[in-house]
Amino acid sequence: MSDNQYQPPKVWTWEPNANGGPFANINRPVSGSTHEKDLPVGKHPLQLYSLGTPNGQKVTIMLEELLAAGVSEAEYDAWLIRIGEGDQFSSGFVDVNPNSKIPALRDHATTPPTRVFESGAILLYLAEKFGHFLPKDPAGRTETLNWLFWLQGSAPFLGGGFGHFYHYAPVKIEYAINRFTMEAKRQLDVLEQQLGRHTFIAGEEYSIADMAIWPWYGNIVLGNAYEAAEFLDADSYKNVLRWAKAVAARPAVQRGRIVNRAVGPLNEQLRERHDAADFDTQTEDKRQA
Ligand SMILES: N[C@@H](CCC(=O)N[C@@H](CS)C(=O)NCC(=O)O)C(=O)O
Repeated sequence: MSDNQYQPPKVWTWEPNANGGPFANINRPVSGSTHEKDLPVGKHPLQLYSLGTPNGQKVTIMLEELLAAGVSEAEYDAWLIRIGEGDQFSSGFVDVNPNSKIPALRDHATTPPTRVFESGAILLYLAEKFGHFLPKDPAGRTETLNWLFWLQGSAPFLGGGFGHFYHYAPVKIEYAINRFTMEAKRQLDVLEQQLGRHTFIAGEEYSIADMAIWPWYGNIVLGNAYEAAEFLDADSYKNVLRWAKAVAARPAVQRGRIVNRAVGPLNEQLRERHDAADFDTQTEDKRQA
């Protein structure tokens, strides 16, 4: 246990950049825009403003799955939002998501255009709009939404809790790492039990629940998130690993996971996507865009 001398004052005050962590320059205690700038609009009805983090990957995987299922109306433009540089605080972005977080979608097929924010809401919107990846029977639909909402409530403990204190925080705090590792492993065991009984998260059908959960827990057990797999003993979650590999092998997942990605190997970055052919014609220029 660390010997922490910090005593909170009676009223907290904001000191910009005080904690020195990697997000210090973008975190603020207020909402709203910092600068005037419109968002670009491309040729397709669906305009996505995002970054290839796990929350962003959920939506690009869904869009690629819809296209693979033959839904040509799901063609989309995916614009890069550089959250490290504050793009999420432009007036245009705040207009599509007042919470200033990626991913955010605007559907120009409706009049007026429909804004959709929160990755879970975007998955549900697309599933309902196009009639795919959400079972139609009430029991199957409810079970799928159970797991979609489970993910939206659970992932912040994995990313903002475990990932933050284990990997990103400028100091290693044993209390925080223990607390969130315990919770991350408990959540992995919830998935392990469920995937021991079913092929996919919500049953025998691949659904938006898998697309929401894979970018977080699938990436973790597959070793795609810093050194977390070894620390969490990912190999012991056999059913989660079996499922994570099966989902990763889907061509639409392989495409969706690299859209708006701006870190990692260059052949796994398609920073902007405006056409299906962009995957084949990736050039150095586009990757560096
Ligand atoms: N609950 C939100 C979380 C979205 C979120 O946390 N996005 C992060 C990137 S993964 C972000 O945009 N952060 C920018 C910021 O905090 O300023 C969702 O599921 O859409």
